[in-house]
Amino acid sequence: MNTTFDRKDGRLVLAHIFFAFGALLIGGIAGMLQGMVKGGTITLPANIGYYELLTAHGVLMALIFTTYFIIGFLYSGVSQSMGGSLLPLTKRLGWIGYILMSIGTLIGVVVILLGKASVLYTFYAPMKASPYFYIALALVVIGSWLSGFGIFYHYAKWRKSNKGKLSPLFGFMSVITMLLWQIATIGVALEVVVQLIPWSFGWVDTINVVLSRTLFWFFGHPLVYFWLLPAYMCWYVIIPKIIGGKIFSDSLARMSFILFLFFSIPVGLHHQLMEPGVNHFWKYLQVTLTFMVVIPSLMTAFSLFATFELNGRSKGAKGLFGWVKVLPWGDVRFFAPFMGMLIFIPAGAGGLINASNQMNAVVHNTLWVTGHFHLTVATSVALTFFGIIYWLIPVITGRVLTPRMNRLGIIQTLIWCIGMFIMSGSMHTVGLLGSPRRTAYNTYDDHPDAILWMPYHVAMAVGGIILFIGVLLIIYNLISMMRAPKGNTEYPIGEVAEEAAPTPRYMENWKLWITITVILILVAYTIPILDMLNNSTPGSPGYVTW
Ligand code: HAS
Ligand code: CU
Repeated sequence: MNTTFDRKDGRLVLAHIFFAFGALLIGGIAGMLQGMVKGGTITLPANIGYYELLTAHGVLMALIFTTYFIIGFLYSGVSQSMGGSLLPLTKRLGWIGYILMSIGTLIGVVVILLGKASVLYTFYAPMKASPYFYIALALVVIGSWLSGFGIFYHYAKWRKSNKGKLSPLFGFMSVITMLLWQIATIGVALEVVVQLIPWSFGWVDTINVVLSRTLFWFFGHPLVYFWLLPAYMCWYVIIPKIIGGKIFSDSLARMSFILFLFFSIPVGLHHQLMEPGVNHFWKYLQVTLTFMVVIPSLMTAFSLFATFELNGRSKGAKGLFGWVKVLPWGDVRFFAPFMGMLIFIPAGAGGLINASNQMNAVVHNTLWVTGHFHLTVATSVALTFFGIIYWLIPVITGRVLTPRMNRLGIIQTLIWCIGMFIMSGSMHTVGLLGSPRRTAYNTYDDHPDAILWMPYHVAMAVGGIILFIGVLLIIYNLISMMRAPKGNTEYPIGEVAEEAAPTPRYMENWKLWITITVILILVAYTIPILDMLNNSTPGSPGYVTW
Protein backbone atom coordinates (compact mmCIF):
# COMPACT_ATOMS: atom_id res chain seq x y z
CA MET A 1 0.00 0.00 0.00
CA ASN A 2 1.36 3.44 -0.90
CA THR A 3 2.00 5.74 1.99
CA THR A 4 1.96 8.97 0.01
CA PHE A 5 -0.96 9.92 -2.17
CA ASP A 6 -0.37 10.86 -5.82
CA ARG A 7 -0.37 14.66 -5.88
CA LYS A 8 -2.15 15.15 -9.17
CA ASP A 9 -4.85 12.66 -8.24
CA GLY A 10 -5.14 14.47 -4.94
CA ARG A 11 -5.97 17.71 -6.72
CA LEU A 12 -8.85 16.07 -8.60
CA VAL A 13 -10.20 14.51 -5.40
CA LEU A 14 -9.91 17.76 -3.45
CA ALA A 15 -11.68 19.69 -6.22
CA HIS A 16 -14.64 17.34 -5.89
CA ILE A 17 -14.68 17.42 -2.09
CA PHE A 18 -14.51 21.21 -1.89
CA PHE A 19 -17.28 21.62 -4.44
CA ALA A 20 -19.36 19.15 -2.44
CA PHE A 21 -18.93 21.05 0.80
CA GLY A 22 -19.58 24.37 -0.93
CA ALA A 23 -22.93 22.93 -2.03
CA LEU A 24 -23.52 21.69 1.52
CA LEU A 25 -23.01 25.21 2.87
CA ILE A 26 -25.37 26.94 0.45
CA GLY A 27 -27.88 24.10 0.66
CA GLY A 28 -27.62 24.31 4.45
CA ILE A 29 -28.44 28.03 4.47
CA ALA A 30 -31.50 27.35 2.31
CA GLY A 31 -32.50 24.47 4.58
CA MET A 32 -32.31 26.49 7.76
CA LEU A 33 -34.25 29.41 6.29
CA GLN A 34 -36.98 27.22 4.89
CA GLY A 35 -37.30 25.42 8.22
CA MET A 36 -37.81 28.76 9.94
CA VAL A 37 -40.39 29.85 7.37
CA LYS A 38 -42.33 26.63 7.75
CA GLY A 39 -42.23 26.96 11.54
CA GLY A 40 -43.76 30.41 11.17
CA THR A 41 -40.79 32.11 12.84
CA ILE A 42 -39.68 34.29 9.91
CA THR A 43 -41.09 35.57 6.65
CA LEU A 44 -38.96 35.83 3.57
CA PRO A 45 -38.43 39.02 1.57
CA ALA A 46 -41.05 39.22 -1.17
CA ASN A 47 -38.61 38.30 -3.95
CA ILE A 48 -37.55 34.96 -2.41
CA GLY A 49 -40.04 32.11 -2.42
CA TYR A 50 -40.25 29.18 -0.02
CA TYR A 51 -40.28 26.72 -2.91
CA GLU A 52 -37.26 28.39 -4.42
CA LEU A 53 -35.34 27.69 -1.22
CA LEU A 54 -36.71 24.19 -1.01
CA THR A 55 -35.57 23.47 -4.57
CA ALA A 56 -32.11 24.92 -3.94
CA HIS A 57 -31.85 22.89 -0.73
CA GLY A 58 -32.91 19.60 -2.31
CA VAL A 59 -30.84 19.97 -5.46
CA LEU A 60 -27.67 21.12 -3.69
CA MET A 61 -27.83 18.59 -0.86
CA ALA A 62 -29.34 15.51 -2.46
CA LEU A 63 -27.91 15.79 -5.96
CA ILE A 64 -24.80 17.96 -5.85
CA PHE A 65 -23.19 17.40 -2.43
CA THR A 66 -23.60 13.65 -2.76
CA THR A 67 -22.51 13.20 -6.39
CA TYR A 68 -19.37 15.31 -6.03
CA PHE A 69 -18.39 13.70 -2.76
CA ILE A 70 -18.97 10.20 -4.08
CA ILE A 71 -16.96 10.70 -7.25
CA GLY A 72 -14.12 12.28 -5.27
CA PHE A 73 -14.10 9.46 -2.72
CA LEU A 74 -14.28 6.72 -5.36
CA TYR A 75 -11.48 8.26 -7.39
CA SER A 76 -9.30 8.46 -4.28
CA GLY A 77 -9.80 4.78 -3.44
CA VAL A 78 -9.44 3.61 -7.03
CA SER A 79 -6.17 5.49 -7.27
CA GLN A 80 -4.95 4.13 -3.95
CA SER A 81 -6.01 0.51 -4.26
CA MET A 82 -5.46 -0.10 -7.97
CA GLY A 83 -1.93 0.91 -8.85
CA GLY A 84 -1.20 3.93 -6.66
CA SER A 85 -2.23 6.52 -9.23
CA LEU A 86 -4.99 7.13 -11.75
CA LEU A 87 -4.37 6.33 -15.39
CA PRO A 88 -4.03 9.47 -17.55
CA LEU A 89 -7.32 8.81 -19.37
CA THR A 90 -9.16 8.22 -16.10
CA LYS A 91 -7.84 11.50 -14.76
CA ARG A 92 -8.77 13.34 -17.93
CA LEU A 93 -12.29 11.93 -17.89
CA GLY A 94 -12.51 12.86 -14.22
CA TRP A 95 -11.60 16.48 -14.93
CA ILE A 96 -13.86 16.83 -17.98
CA GLY A 97 -16.68 15.28 -15.95
CA TYR A 98 -15.97 17.71 -13.13
CA ILE A 99 -16.07 20.71 -15.44
CA LEU A 100 -19.31 19.63 -17.13
CA MET A 101 -20.98 18.93 -13.80
CA SER A 102 -19.83 22.28 -12.46
CA ILE A 103 -21.14 24.21 -15.46
CA GLY A 104 -24.44 22.36 -15.06
CA THR A 105 -24.58 23.09 -11.34
CA LEU A 106 -23.87 26.79 -11.81
CA ILE A 107 -26.53 27.17 -14.51
CA GLY A 108 -29.00 25.20 -12.40
CA VAL A 109 -28.42 27.27 -9.27
CA VAL A 110 -28.72 30.56 -11.16
CA VAL A 111 -31.99 29.47 -12.76
CA ILE A 112 -33.35 28.36 -9.38
CA LEU A 113 -32.31 31.61 -7.70
CA LEU A 114 -33.92 33.61 -10.50
CA GLY A 115 -37.15 31.92 -9.45
CA LYS A 116 -37.56 30.09 -12.75
CA ALA A 117 -37.35 26.54 -11.51
CA SER A 118 -39.07 26.09 -8.15
CA VAL A 119 -39.98 22.52 -9.03
CA LEU A 120 -38.14 20.83 -6.13
CA TYR A 121 -35.43 18.21 -6.51
CA THR A 122 -37.84 15.68 -8.01
CA PHE A 123 -38.96 18.23 -10.67
CA TYR A 124 -42.34 16.55 -11.09
CA ALA A 125 -44.34 17.36 -14.21
CA PRO A 126 -46.72 19.06 -14.81
CA MET A 127 -44.84 21.73 -12.87
CA LYS A 128 -42.75 23.35 -15.54
CA ALA A 129 -39.32 24.90 -15.03
CA SER A 130 -37.20 26.94 -17.42
CA PRO A 131 -35.66 24.66 -20.06
CA TYR A 132 -32.24 25.76 -18.85
CA PHE A 133 -32.89 24.01 -15.53
CA TYR A 134 -33.35 20.70 -17.33
CA ILE A 135 -30.35 21.36 -19.56
CA ALA A 136 -28.31 22.02 -16.44
CA LEU A 137 -29.42 18.69 -14.99
CA ALA A 138 -28.48 16.94 -18.22
CA LEU A 139 -24.97 18.44 -18.02
CA VAL A 140 -24.55 17.17 -14.47
CA VAL A 141 -25.61 13.69 -15.51
CA ILE A 142 -23.36 13.61 -18.59
CA GLY A 143 -20.42 14.84 -16.51
CA SER A 144 -20.99 12.08 -13.97
CA TRP A 145 -21.09 9.51 -16.78
CA LEU A 146 -17.62 10.55 -17.92
CA SER A 147 -16.30 10.11 -14.40
CA GLY A 148 -17.94 6.70 -14.29
CA PHE A 149 -16.29 5.71 -17.57
CA GLY A 150 -12.98 6.77 -16.07
CA ILE A 151 -13.46 4.27 -13.24
CA PHE A 152 -14.51 1.47 -15.61
CA TYR A 153 -11.49 2.11 -17.80
CA HIS A 154 -9.12 2.07 -14.85
CA TYR A 155 -10.61 -1.15 -13.52
CA ALA A 156 -10.51 -2.87 -16.93
CA LYS A 157 -6.86 -1.92 -17.42
CA TRP A 158 -5.99 -3.09 -13.92
CA ARG A 159 -7.55 -6.47 -14.58
CA LYS A 160 -5.74 -6.80 -17.87
CA SER A 161 -2.38 -6.25 -16.28
CA ASN A 162 -3.20 -8.36 -13.21
CA LYS A 163 -4.57 -11.45 -14.92
CA GLY A 164 -5.88 -14.13 -12.58
CA LYS A 165 -5.88 -11.80 -9.58
CA LEU A 166 -8.95 -10.80 -7.63
CA SER A 167 -9.59 -7.07 -7.96
CA PRO A 168 -9.30 -5.02 -4.78
CA LEU A 169 -12.60 -4.83 -2.92
CA PHE A 170 -12.68 -1.02 -3.09
CA GLY A 171 -12.26 -1.07 -6.88
CA PHE A 172 -14.93 -3.73 -7.33
CA MET A 173 -17.39 -1.77 -5.22
CA SER A 174 -16.62 1.45 -7.10
CA VAL A 175 -17.43 -0.29 -10.37
CA ILE A 176 -20.78 -1.56 -9.04
CA THR A 177 -21.67 1.87 -7.65
CA MET A 178 -20.97 3.63 -10.94
CA LEU A 179 -22.60 0.87 -13.00
CA LEU A 180 -25.75 1.22 -10.93
CA TRP A 181 -25.57 4.96 -11.54
CA GLN A 182 -25.05 4.64 -15.31
CA ILE A 183 -27.99 2.29 -15.74
CA ALA A 184 -30.28 4.25 -13.42
CA THR A 185 -29.57 7.62 -15.02
CA ILE A 186 -30.77 6.30 -18.38
CA GLY A 187 -34.31 6.74 -17.00
CA VAL A 188 -33.89 10.35 -15.97
CA ALA A 189 -31.90 11.17 -19.12
CA LEU A 190 -34.82 9.93 -21.24
CA GLU A 191 -37.27 11.91 -19.13
CA VAL A 192 -35.24 15.11 -19.41
CA VAL A 193 -34.22 14.86 -23.06
CA VAL A 194 -37.29 13.28 -24.65
CA GLN A 195 -40.03 14.77 -22.46
CA LEU A 196 -39.08 17.77 -20.31
CA ILE A 197 -36.79 19.78 -22.58
CA PRO A 198 -39.04 19.75 -25.70
CA TRP A 199 -42.08 20.49 -23.52
CA SER A 200 -40.48 23.34 -21.60
CA PHE A 201 -39.22 24.95 -24.81
CA GLY A 202 -42.81 24.77 -26.09
CA TRP A 203 -41.93 22.47 -29.02
CA VAL A 204 -44.68 20.16 -27.78
CA ASP A 205 -47.75 21.29 -25.86
CA THR A 206 -48.31 18.49 -23.42
CA ILE A 207 -46.47 15.91 -21.37
CA ASN A 208 -47.33 12.35 -20.35
CA VAL A 209 -47.21 12.90 -16.59
CA VAL A 210 -47.31 9.34 -15.32
CA LEU A 211 -44.60 8.30 -17.77
CA SER A 212 -42.36 11.16 -16.72
CA ARG A 213 -42.72 10.27 -13.05
CA THR A 214 -42.07 6.61 -13.76
CA LEU A 215 -38.91 7.45 -15.67
CA PHE A 216 -37.92 9.69 -12.79
CA TRP A 217 -38.32 6.94 -10.19
CA PHE A 218 -36.55 4.44 -12.44
CA PHE A 219 -33.65 6.71 -11.53
CA GLY A 220 -34.85 8.12 -8.21
CA HIS A 221 -34.83 4.92 -6.24
CA PRO A 222 -31.42 3.60 -7.33
CA LEU A 223 -30.23 7.16 -6.68
CA VAL A 224 -30.66 6.49 -2.96
CA TYR A 225 -28.40 3.44 -3.26
CA PHE A 226 -25.90 5.47 -5.23
CA TRP A 227 -25.69 7.55 -2.02
CA LEU A 228 -25.70 4.55 0.27
CA LEU A 229 -23.14 2.29 -1.43
CA PRO A 230 -20.15 4.60 -0.90
CA ALA A 231 -21.14 4.78 2.78
CA TYR A 232 -21.25 0.98 2.81
CA MET A 233 -17.80 0.98 1.18
CA CYS A 234 -16.57 2.91 4.20
CA TRP A 235 -18.33 0.50 6.56
CA TYR A 236 -17.05 -2.64 4.80
CA VAL A 237 -13.54 -1.62 3.76
CA ILE A 238 -12.39 1.33 5.88
CA ILE A 239 -13.97 0.85 9.30
CA PRO A 240 -12.37 -2.60 9.95
CA LYS A 241 -8.95 -1.02 9.46
CA ILE A 242 -9.75 1.98 11.66
CA ILE A 243 -10.87 -0.19 14.57
CA GLY A 244 -7.82 -2.42 14.18
CA GLY A 245 -9.86 -5.41 12.99
CA LYS A 246 -10.42 -7.32 9.77
CA ILE A 247 -13.07 -7.46 7.04
CA PHE A 248 -15.38 -10.33 7.98
CA SER A 249 -15.84 -11.69 4.45
CA ASP A 250 -14.78 -10.38 1.06
CA SER A 251 -17.29 -12.54 -0.81
CA LEU A 252 -20.21 -11.51 1.39
CA ALA A 253 -19.33 -7.86 0.77
CA ARG A 254 -19.14 -8.39 -2.99
CA MET A 255 -22.34 -10.41 -3.07
CA SER A 256 -24.25 -7.72 -1.19
CA PHE A 257 -23.13 -5.13 -3.78
CA ILE A 258 -24.15 -7.44 -6.63
CA LEU A 259 -27.59 -7.80 -5.05
CA PHE A 260 -27.84 -4.00 -4.91
CA LEU A 261 -27.13 -3.88 -8.61
CA PHE A 262 -29.89 -6.42 -9.28
CA PHE A 263 -32.60 -5.11 -7.04
CA SER A 264 -32.22 -1.40 -6.67
CA ILE A 265 -33.47 -0.42 -10.12
CA PRO A 266 -36.64 -2.47 -10.76
CA VAL A 267 -38.37 -1.05 -7.66
CA GLY A 268 -39.08 2.62 -8.46
CA LEU A 269 -42.85 2.11 -8.42
CA HIS A 270 -42.74 1.96 -4.60
CA HIS A 271 -42.63 5.75 -4.86
CA GLN A 272 -45.81 5.72 -6.92
CA LEU A 273 -47.98 3.35 -4.94
CA MET A 274 -50.64 6.02 -4.45
CA GLU A 275 -50.62 7.16 -8.08
CA PRO A 276 -53.29 6.19 -10.56
CA GLY A 277 -52.32 4.96 -14.00
CA VAL A 278 -50.26 1.95 -12.94
CA ASN A 279 -51.83 -1.48 -12.68
CA HIS A 280 -51.77 -2.99 -9.15
CA PHE A 281 -49.89 -6.06 -10.30
CA TRP A 282 -46.79 -4.09 -11.27
CA LYS A 283 -46.85 -2.18 -8.02
CA TYR A 284 -47.12 -5.51 -6.21
CA LEU A 285 -44.21 -6.99 -8.15
CA GLN A 286 -41.98 -3.99 -7.55
CA VAL A 287 -42.82 -3.96 -3.84
CA THR A 288 -41.77 -7.61 -3.69
CA LEU A 289 -38.48 -6.67 -5.34
CA THR A 290 -38.18 -3.80 -2.85
CA PHE A 291 -38.19 -6.32 -0.04
CA MET A 292 -35.46 -8.20 -1.92
CA VAL A 293 -33.26 -5.10 -1.89
CA VAL A 294 -33.50 -5.04 1.90
CA ILE A 295 -31.55 -8.31 2.04
CA PRO A 296 -28.13 -6.89 1.13
CA SER A 297 -28.60 -4.26 3.84
CA LEU A 298 -29.34 -7.00 6.35
CA MET A 299 -26.23 -8.82 5.11
CA THR A 300 -24.28 -5.63 5.69
CA ALA A 301 -25.61 -5.33 9.24
CA PHE A 302 -24.67 -8.97 9.87
CA SER A 303 -21.20 -8.48 8.47
CA LEU A 304 -20.60 -5.37 10.57
CA PHE A 305 -21.66 -7.11 13.76
CA ALA A 306 -19.37 -10.01 12.83
CA THR A 307 -16.45 -7.63 12.24
CA PHE A 308 -17.05 -5.94 15.59
CA GLU A 309 -17.43 -9.24 17.40
CA LEU A 310 -14.28 -10.79 15.88
CA ASN A 311 -12.37 -7.62 16.64
CA GLY A 312 -13.64 -7.69 20.22
CA ARG A 313 -12.65 -11.31 20.78
CA SER A 314 -9.20 -10.79 19.33
CA LYS A 315 -8.75 -8.05 21.92
CA GLY A 316 -9.92 -10.21 24.81
CA ALA A 317 -13.50 -8.90 25.05
CA LYS A 318 -15.91 -11.29 26.76
CA GLY A 319 -19.68 -11.73 26.98
CA LEU A 320 -22.49 -10.64 24.71
CA PHE A 321 -21.56 -6.95 24.55
CA GLY A 322 -17.84 -7.03 25.34
CA TRP A 323 -17.09 -5.97 21.75
CA VAL A 324 -18.70 -2.58 22.37
CA LYS A 325 -16.11 -1.63 24.99
CA VAL A 326 -13.07 -2.16 22.78
CA LEU A 327 -14.31 0.05 19.92
CA PRO A 328 -12.37 3.33 19.51
CA TRP A 329 -15.12 5.65 20.70
CA GLY A 330 -12.84 8.65 20.91
CA ASP A 331 -11.80 8.44 17.24
CA VAL A 332 -14.01 10.53 14.97
CA ARG A 333 -13.03 8.46 11.94
CA PHE A 334 -14.93 5.64 13.63
CA PHE A 335 -17.46 7.54 15.72
CA ALA A 336 -19.11 9.54 12.91
CA PRO A 337 -19.71 6.55 10.59
CA PHE A 338 -20.74 4.45 13.56
CA MET A 339 -23.49 6.90 14.49
CA GLY A 340 -24.52 6.66 10.84
CA MET A 341 -24.82 2.86 11.19
CA LEU A 342 -26.71 3.06 14.44
CA ILE A 343 -29.21 5.53 13.02
CA PHE A 344 -29.58 3.42 9.90
CA ILE A 345 -31.40 0.80 11.97
CA PRO A 346 -34.52 2.98 12.61
CA ALA A 347 -34.02 4.73 9.26
CA GLY A 348 -34.15 1.43 7.36
CA ALA A 349 -37.11 0.25 9.42
CA GLY A 350 -38.95 3.39 8.28
CA GLY A 351 -38.19 2.35 4.70
CA LEU A 352 -39.88 -1.00 5.28
CA ILE A 353 -42.96 0.85 6.51
CA ASN A 354 -42.96 3.08 3.42
CA ALA A 355 -42.69 0.10 1.11
CA SER A 356 -45.74 -1.63 2.58
CA ASN A 357 -48.69 -0.68 0.42
CA GLN A 358 -51.26 -0.11 3.18
CA MET A 359 -48.89 1.82 5.38
CA ASN A 360 -47.70 3.85 2.43
CA ALA A 361 -51.26 5.15 2.20
CA VAL A 362 -50.81 6.60 5.70
CA VAL A 363 -47.40 8.19 5.22
CA HIS A 364 -47.21 9.10 1.53
CA ASN A 365 -46.82 12.82 0.87
CA THR A 366 -46.59 13.55 4.59
CA LEU A 367 -43.61 14.87 6.52
CA TRP A 368 -42.96 11.28 7.65
CA VAL A 369 -41.24 10.70 4.29
CA THR A 370 -39.13 13.84 4.75
CA GLY A 371 -38.20 12.45 8.17
CA HIS A 372 -37.27 9.11 6.58
CA PHE A 373 -34.83 10.58 4.13
CA HIS A 374 -33.26 12.93 6.62
CA LEU A 375 -32.34 9.86 8.67
CA THR A 376 -31.11 7.81 5.73
CA VAL A 377 -29.28 10.16 3.40
CA ALA A 378 -28.81 13.18 5.66
CA THR A 379 -27.65 11.19 8.68
CA SER A 380 -26.44 7.66 7.90
CA VAL A 381 -24.85 8.67 4.61
CA ALA A 382 -23.85 12.24 5.49
CA LEU A 383 -22.24 11.32 8.83
CA THR A 384 -20.27 8.58 7.08
CA PHE A 385 -19.09 11.07 4.46
CA PHE A 386 -18.14 13.51 7.22
CA GLY A 387 -16.23 10.73 8.98
CA ILE A 388 -14.30 10.01 5.77
CA ILE A 389 -12.85 13.51 5.43
CA TYR A 390 -11.04 13.25 8.77
CA TRP A 391 -8.60 10.81 7.23
CA LEU A 392 -9.01 11.50 3.49
CA ILE A 393 -7.99 15.16 3.64
CA PRO A 394 -4.88 14.40 5.75
CA VAL A 395 -3.96 11.51 3.40
CA ILE A 396 -4.23 13.69 0.31
CA THR A 397 -2.49 16.73 1.71
CA GLY A 398 0.21 14.84 3.60
CA ARG A 399 -0.90 15.99 7.03
CA VAL A 400 -2.10 14.51 10.30
CA LEU A 401 -5.31 14.89 12.22
CA THR A 402 -4.65 16.68 15.52
CA PRO A 403 -6.37 15.70 18.79
CA ARG A 404 -8.14 19.08 18.77
CA MET A 405 -9.63 18.49 15.32
CA ASN A 406 -10.60 14.99 16.34
CA ARG A 407 -12.44 16.46 19.33
CA LEU A 408 -14.17 19.04 17.15
CA GLY A 409 -15.17 16.19 14.86
CA ILE A 410 -16.78 14.30 17.74
CA ILE A 411 -18.61 17.47 18.78
CA GLN A 412 -19.75 18.00 15.18
CA THR A 413 -21.10 14.45 15.08
CA LEU A 414 -23.01 14.94 18.33
CA ILE A 415 -24.47 18.26 17.15
CA TRP A 416 -25.62 16.55 13.96
CA CYS A 417 -27.24 13.69 15.85
CA ILE A 418 -29.04 16.00 18.28
CA GLY A 419 -30.27 18.33 15.51
CA MET A 420 -31.43 15.41 13.43
CA PHE A 421 -33.10 13.70 16.39
CA ILE A 422 -35.18 16.81 16.99
CA MET A 423 -35.87 17.60 13.35
CA SER A 424 -36.42 14.13 11.96
CA GLY A 425 -38.23 12.95 15.08
CA SER A 426 -40.71 15.83 14.72
CA MET A 427 -41.10 15.14 11.00
CA HIS A 428 -41.91 11.49 11.60
CA THR A 429 -44.41 12.28 14.35
CA VAL A 430 -46.19 15.16 12.68
CA GLY A 431 -46.29 13.18 9.45
CA LEU A 432 -48.32 10.53 11.22
CA LEU A 433 -50.63 13.33 12.36
CA GLY A 434 -51.18 14.12 8.70
CA SER A 435 -48.99 17.16 8.11
CA PRO A 436 -48.13 17.26 4.38
CA ARG A 437 -44.62 17.54 2.99
CA ARG A 438 -43.57 20.12 0.36
CA THR A 439 -45.70 22.90 1.86
CA ALA A 440 -44.84 26.34 3.20
CA TYR A 441 -46.24 27.80 6.42
CA ASN A 442 -50.00 27.44 6.43
CA THR A 443 -52.58 27.09 9.20
CA TYR A 444 -55.36 26.13 6.79
CA ASP A 445 -57.76 28.75 8.17
CA ASP A 446 -56.75 27.76 11.68
CA HIS A 447 -58.06 24.25 11.26
CA PRO A 448 -57.62 22.36 14.58
CA ASP A 449 -55.47 19.66 12.92
CA ALA A 450 -53.14 22.21 11.44
CA ILE A 451 -52.88 24.04 14.77
CA LEU A 452 -51.87 20.72 16.35
CA TRP A 453 -48.99 20.43 13.86
CA MET A 454 -47.47 23.80 14.66
CA PRO A 455 -45.34 22.91 17.71
CA TYR A 456 -43.75 20.12 15.66
CA HIS A 457 -43.01 22.51 12.82
CA VAL A 458 -41.34 24.85 15.29
CA ALA A 459 -39.30 21.92 16.65
CA MET A 460 -38.26 21.14 13.08
CA ALA A 461 -36.99 24.69 12.76
CA VAL A 462 -35.03 24.36 16.01
CA GLY A 463 -33.51 21.09 14.76
CA GLY A 464 -32.70 22.81 11.47
CA ILE A 465 -30.85 25.64 13.23
CA ILE A 466 -28.80 23.13 15.25
CA LEU A 467 -27.98 21.28 12.03
CA PHE A 468 -26.86 24.50 10.41
CA ILE A 469 -24.39 24.97 13.27
CA GLY A 470 -23.27 21.44 12.38
CA VAL A 471 -22.76 22.48 8.75
CA LEU A 472 -20.66 25.48 9.82
CA LEU A 473 -18.54 23.28 12.08
CA ILE A 474 -17.87 20.63 9.44
CA ILE A 475 -16.79 23.35 7.01
CA TYR A 476 -14.55 24.83 9.69
CA ASN A 477 -13.07 21.37 10.32
CA LEU A 478 -12.52 20.80 6.61
CA ILE A 479 -10.67 24.08 6.22
CA SER A 480 -8.60 23.67 9.36
CA MET A 481 -7.52 20.22 8.22
CA MET A 482 -5.96 21.87 5.18
CA ARG A 483 -3.68 23.68 7.65
CA ALA A 484 -2.94 20.71 9.91
CA PRO A 485 0.69 19.83 10.72
CA LYS A 486 2.58 17.96 8.01
CA GLY A 487 2.96 14.24 8.50
CA ASN A 488 2.12 10.84 7.18
CA THR A 489 -1.43 9.51 7.31
CA GLU A 490 -2.22 6.10 5.91
CA TYR A 491 -5.16 5.47 3.57
CA PRO A 492 -7.07 3.01 5.77
CA ILE A 493 -7.96 0.01 3.63
CA GLY A 494 -8.92 -3.09 5.60
CA GLU A 495 -7.65 -6.62 5.11
CA VAL A 496 -9.85 -9.67 4.96
CA ALA A 497 -9.94 -11.95 8.02
CA GLU A 498 -7.77 -15.09 7.67
CA GLU A 499 -10.71 -17.35 8.52
CA ALA A 500 -12.85 -15.99 5.63
CA ALA A 501 -13.40 -18.38 2.74
CA PRO A 502 -11.68 -17.37 -0.52
CA THR A 503 -13.75 -15.30 -2.94
CA PRO A 504 -15.09 -17.37 -5.86
CA ARG A 505 -13.99 -16.26 -9.34
CA TYR A 506 -17.52 -15.88 -10.66
CA MET A 507 -17.90 -12.77 -8.50
CA GLU A 508 -16.34 -10.76 -11.34
CA ASN A 509 -18.51 -12.23 -14.06
CA TRP A 510 -19.84 -8.86 -15.21
CA LYS A 511 -21.66 -10.24 -18.24
CA LEU A 512 -23.77 -12.41 -15.96
CA TRP A 513 -24.49 -9.62 -13.45
CA ILE A 514 -25.43 -7.12 -16.14
CA THR A 515 -27.64 -9.65 -17.92
CA ILE A 516 -29.56 -10.45 -14.74
CA THR A 517 -29.90 -6.73 -14.00
CA VAL A 518 -31.29 -6.02 -17.46
CA ILE A 519 -33.71 -8.96 -17.30
CA LEU A 520 -35.07 -7.80 -13.95
CA ILE A 521 -35.53 -4.27 -15.29
CA LEU A 522 -37.31 -5.54 -18.39
CA VAL A 523 -39.62 -7.76 -16.34
CA ALA A 524 -40.51 -4.98 -13.93
CA TYR A 525 -40.88 -2.10 -16.36
CA THR A 526 -41.69 -3.21 -19.92
CA ILE A 527 -45.44 -3.75 -19.56
CA PRO A 528 -46.18 -0.81 -17.26
CA ILE A 529 -44.28 1.55 -19.57
CA LEU A 530 -45.95 0.14 -22.69
CA ASP A 531 -49.28 0.65 -20.90
CA MET A 532 -48.42 4.27 -20.24
CA LEU A 533 -47.53 4.81 -23.88
CA ASN A 534 -50.52 2.97 -25.37
CA ASN A 535 -53.29 3.90 -22.96
CA SER A 536 -52.08 7.31 -22.00
CA THR A 537 -54.44 9.90 -20.63
CA PRO A 538 -54.46 13.25 -22.43
CA GLY A 539 -51.10 14.92 -21.78
CA SER A 540 -50.84 17.90 -19.51
CA PRO A 541 -49.79 21.46 -20.30
CA GLY A 542 -47.16 22.94 -18.00
CA TYR A 543 -47.97 24.81 -14.80
CA VAL A 544 -45.98 27.41 -12.95
CA THR A 545 -47.39 26.99 -9.46
CA TRP A 546 -45.04 29.35 -7.65
FE1 HAS B 1 -36.24 5.21 1.26
C1 HAS B 1 -38.72 7.35 0.14
C2 HAS B 1 -38.39 2.57 0.99
C3 HAS B 1 -33.72 3.04 2.22
C4 HAS B 1 -33.93 7.70 0.75
N1 HAS B 1 -36.30 7.16 0.59
C5 HAS B 1 -37.42 7.86 0.19
C6 HAS B 1 -37.04 9.18 -0.21
C7 HAS B 1 -35.67 9.26 -0.08
C8 HAS B 1 -35.22 7.99 0.43
C9 HAS B 1 -34.79 10.45 -0.44
O1 HAS B 1 -41.08 2.01 -0.35
C10 HAS B 1 -37.99 10.29 -0.65
C11 HAS B 1 -38.09 10.50 -2.12
C12 HAS B 1 -39.03 11.65 -2.40
O2 HAS B 1 -38.59 12.79 -2.35
O3 HAS B 1 -40.23 11.39 -2.61
N2 HAS B 1 -36.10 3.20 1.61
C13 HAS B 1 -37.10 2.30 1.45
C14 HAS B 1 -36.62 0.96 1.80
C15 HAS B 1 -35.30 1.11 2.17
C16 HAS B 1 -34.98 2.51 2.01
C17 HAS B 1 -37.40 -0.31 1.77
N3 HAS B 1 -34.23 5.36 1.47
C18 HAS B 1 -33.38 4.35 1.86
C19 HAS B 1 -32.02 4.83 1.85
C20 HAS B 1 -32.08 6.15 1.43
C21 HAS B 1 -33.47 6.45 1.20
C22 HAS B 1 -30.82 4.01 2.20
C23 HAS B 1 -31.00 7.14 1.21
C24 HAS B 1 -29.73 6.95 1.39
N4 HAS B 1 -38.17 5.03 0.73
C25 HAS B 1 -38.86 3.84 0.63
C26 HAS B 1 -40.19 4.10 0.08
C27 HAS B 1 -40.29 5.46 -0.17
C28 HAS B 1 -39.01 6.01 0.24
C29 HAS B 1 -41.26 3.13 -0.19
C30 HAS B 1 -41.48 6.22 -0.78
C31 HAS B 1 -42.28 6.84 0.29
C32 HAS B 1 -43.42 7.68 -0.31
O4 HAS B 1 -44.56 7.27 -0.16
O5 HAS B 1 -43.14 8.73 -0.89
C33 HAS B 1 -34.37 -0.04 2.57
O6 HAS B 1 -33.28 -0.09 1.70
C34 HAS B 1 -33.88 0.05 3.99
C35 HAS B 1 -33.09 -1.20 4.41
C36 HAS B 1 -32.26 -0.95 5.63
C37 HAS B 1 -32.22 -1.71 6.72
C38 HAS B 1 -31.31 -1.32 7.86
C39 HAS B 1 -30.04 -2.17 7.94
C40 HAS B 1 -29.13 -1.65 9.01
C41 HAS B 1 -27.78 -1.50 8.93
C42 HAS B 1 -27.03 -0.88 10.09
C43 HAS B 1 -26.39 -1.87 11.01
C44 HAS B 1 -25.87 -1.19 12.25
C45 HAS B 1 -24.80 -1.58 12.99
C46 HAS B 1 -24.42 -0.82 14.21
C47 HAS B 1 -24.02 -2.78 12.65
C48 HAS B 1 -33.05 -2.92 6.87
C49 HAS B 1 -27.00 -1.93 7.74
C50 HAS B 1 -25.13 -1.46 15.39
C51 HAS B 1 -24.51 -1.13 16.68
C52 HAS B 1 -25.16 -1.24 17.86
C53 HAS B 1 -24.45 -0.90 19.12
C54 HAS B 1 -26.57 -1.68 17.96
CU1 CU C 1 -37.18 4.13 -3.03
